[in-house]
Amino acid sequence: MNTPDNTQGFATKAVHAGEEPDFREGASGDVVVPIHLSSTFARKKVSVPTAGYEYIRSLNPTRKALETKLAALENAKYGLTFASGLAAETTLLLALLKSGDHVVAFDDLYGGTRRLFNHVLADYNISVTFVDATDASLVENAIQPQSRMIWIESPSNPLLKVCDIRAIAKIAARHDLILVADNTFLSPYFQNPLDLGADIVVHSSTKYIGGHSDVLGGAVLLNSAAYYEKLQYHQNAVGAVLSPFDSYLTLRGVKTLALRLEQHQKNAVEIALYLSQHPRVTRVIYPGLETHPQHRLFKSQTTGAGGVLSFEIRGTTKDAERFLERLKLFALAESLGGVESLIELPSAMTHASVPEEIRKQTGISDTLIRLSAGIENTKDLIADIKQALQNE
Ligand code: P1T
Repeated sequence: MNTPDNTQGFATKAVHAGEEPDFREGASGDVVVPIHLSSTFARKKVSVPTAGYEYIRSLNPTRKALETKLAALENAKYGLTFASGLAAETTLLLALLKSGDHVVAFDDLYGGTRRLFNHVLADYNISVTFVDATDASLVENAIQPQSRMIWIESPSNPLLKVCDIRAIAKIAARHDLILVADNTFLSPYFQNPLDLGADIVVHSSTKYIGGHSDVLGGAVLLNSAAYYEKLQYHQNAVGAVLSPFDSYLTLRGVKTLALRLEQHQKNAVEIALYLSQHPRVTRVIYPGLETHPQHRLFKSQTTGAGGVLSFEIRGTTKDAERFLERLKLFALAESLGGVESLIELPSAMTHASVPEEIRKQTGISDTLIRLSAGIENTKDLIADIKQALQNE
């Protein structure tokens, strides 16, 4: 596939990287990489796979194009894509850790990632210590002799806490640990953790990268050839790869990432400001607001605040539920990053698998609401929130 041109801007790479027209003899010059459905590839000589292709699980041209594009967008040398964000995480963890290893992880993570650490990896004798990684010294203090990895989300899900990625990268380097940053919430358009010192970036491409709530996927982007080889080996050995059709849908979605993110962000800012002055709202958490406790740090490592915000409303869980059920434009649904606005109650939905006492400890109250601003007209979204917040 094509080598990305790193002098190009983000929107150009999003359209072109990995997808230049093929003018080789007999090729048709498609401007869009086709969906290569063939599950196997014929060769003329026993020992020579045609252009490196052998079998769909090992390598597929549509998936390869997406991997090239996503690597270009994260300023990475290598990219791999998987059947889901969690498939990407699982393959990465199995590839780089072994029984007896220890991970230091942020205590505010997607509920499914916590579940993976606590209920799957624990059975393989891989242990984890969760810490408030907004304080980098707590990360360093939690390192043990058997630690191999630090795992962060910034901003985190669902409390939008921010880690000092540069500082944590220095700690990781000092202790010879692998720093993994889940960049799902901001997408490569607003933040590139590898440039800040992280070793590996993971994405749930189900979110902003796919962008249309119609495809599940995950990605791993990195610069180390040694880790890439291990991961590629495990991707094939474990088999949790992205299908050709899902690769195509993701390629299609990611081309408009820059345009979409600008509108997601515009809507999120307006909604955050509206909610901040509403008498029924007690707290708004959005890293783009100056009131966010880590706003300055956040600005120093990102180019935008994205489209997700969380807030709490006055009253009980029932009041929060009534508000959510009254909304008309916002879909009451898990996930985020789609063109349509989504809203949810983490304690009962995305983070229900996190034990109640841990939710309380990290700050996920029963009235905390997480909102993913879509790309609709701002005034329509605000009107919907306004009517749903009105007391009966
Ligand atoms: O759903 P999947 O593609 O497997 O990705 C898991 C995942 C990983 N990392 C982050 C930061 C995530 O938010 C997710 C999935 N999150 C949701 C479904 C959600 O509503 O938060």
